[in-house]
Amino acid sequence: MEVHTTQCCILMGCLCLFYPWSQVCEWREPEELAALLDLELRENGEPQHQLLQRIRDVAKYSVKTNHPRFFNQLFAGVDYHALTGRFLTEALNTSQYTYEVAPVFVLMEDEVLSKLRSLVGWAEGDGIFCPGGTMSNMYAMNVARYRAFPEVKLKGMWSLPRLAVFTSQQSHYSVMKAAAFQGIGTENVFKVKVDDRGCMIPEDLGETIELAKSQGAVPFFVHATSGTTVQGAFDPLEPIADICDRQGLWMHVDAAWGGSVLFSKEHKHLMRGVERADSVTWNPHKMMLTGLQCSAILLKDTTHLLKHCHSADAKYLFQQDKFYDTSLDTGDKSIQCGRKVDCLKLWLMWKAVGSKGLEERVDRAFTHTRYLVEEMKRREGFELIGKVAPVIKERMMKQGTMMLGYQPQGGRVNFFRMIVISPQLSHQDMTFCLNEIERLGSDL
Ligand SMILES: *Cc1c(COP(=O)(O)O)cnc(C)c1O
Ligand SMILES: CC(=O)N[C@H]1CO[C@H](CO)[C@@H](O)[C@@H]1O
Repeated sequence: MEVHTTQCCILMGCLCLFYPWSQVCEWREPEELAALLDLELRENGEPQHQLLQRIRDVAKYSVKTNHPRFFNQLFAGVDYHALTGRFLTEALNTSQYTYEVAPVFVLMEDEVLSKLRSLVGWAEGDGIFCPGGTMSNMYAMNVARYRAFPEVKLKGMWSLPRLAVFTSQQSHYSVMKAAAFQGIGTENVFKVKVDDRGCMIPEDLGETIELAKSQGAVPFFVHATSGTTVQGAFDPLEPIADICDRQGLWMHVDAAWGGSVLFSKEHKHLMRGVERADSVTWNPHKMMLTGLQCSAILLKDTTHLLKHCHSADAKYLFQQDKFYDTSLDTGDKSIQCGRKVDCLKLWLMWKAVGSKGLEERVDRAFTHTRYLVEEMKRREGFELIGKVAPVIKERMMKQGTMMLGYQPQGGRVNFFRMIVISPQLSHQDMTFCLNEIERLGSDL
């Protein structure tokens, strides 16, 4: 009976993926959806047929992020090898912290991280998989502070001067979250100006550092971005590295989605100088399609900073008199206790398509972008103005034909941000998208 239910669930899960859903979403108002789903939990269990109907409903009313016309987020599409890795990860449900309970995954994580580091240009180093890019960025800031002020671990912020962090005006909001979370304070995040492509202006970084110093703050961390979240800008890493060298600052590169360009011979120049950074955030769950979640923080450090900064030496878990090499118990590098296995989906996909396959995927996304830009130039009326984007968004969601995100930026009004990373995506889908925007907005 139990096995039967499990098999049905797996079947339905697959159905959800292979079923040719015509719509990206089935929009319902929240009250209506709550009633349809009958979410209330009760004393007694339900029979098989009812459970199956529930599973069908979950799939039906969820957003199909693997639909080629889901352009809404920096993740999209599905890679079936990675998905197999995700099923297997769930089925094995172990924790990544010790060799004892995760022998395969401890070795596998080490290999995957080392391969990612070598793409950055480091023969050695350290790193760990984290629950998302926001967390990876937080790790970078925390380790950087620990390197500058190791006493912070014991004495806390009491022992420290006012600290200063530097990042561009268009960096991801996780920098602010990290500064708040770590007691540095969001007012101590200094925003550096960007040029009209959205790239950090290195001269302004230099000036902003001097400004912070003149206010009595102590700079310790520069957060550069390779691939900003909205505009896709790549900060100039070489001149930023020069400044960090001169000032003795930790240089972090947030390459959450941009990191994947390192696979591409044609596009990796966008991250020239990245090997000079101290740490890099890279989310394979974005452009590489491993599925949520898969994010790595990579460090150049070879002195075990990560472990020294975070370890608590729990005696019940990390006994030093174990019968195997305890350096394999990497869990104490983490700020978590139990940690999900995130390496298998990436490893399996990488094994399946090779670095070459991943390179092609990145190159294809750039080709798609070029196509889209050309198409938009050919069409009139693609300067979106004022309140048009939110209205078009509402219409597309209610009709379920596609999903596309919009946002304002700087002084600019709302505009659509189109994500073109799904391998299922074709030129027809992009043409459809442009036609659909025209159709939905024709009366506006
Ligand atoms: C998406 C993104 C993040 C955050 O990653 P999550 O995995 O969503 O936490 C950080 N930085 C950049 C540049 C991003 O694009
Ligand atoms: C491999 C493993 O640890 N499997 C366990 C996963 O969790 C369920 C219960 O939640 C256990 O029954 C399995 O043994």
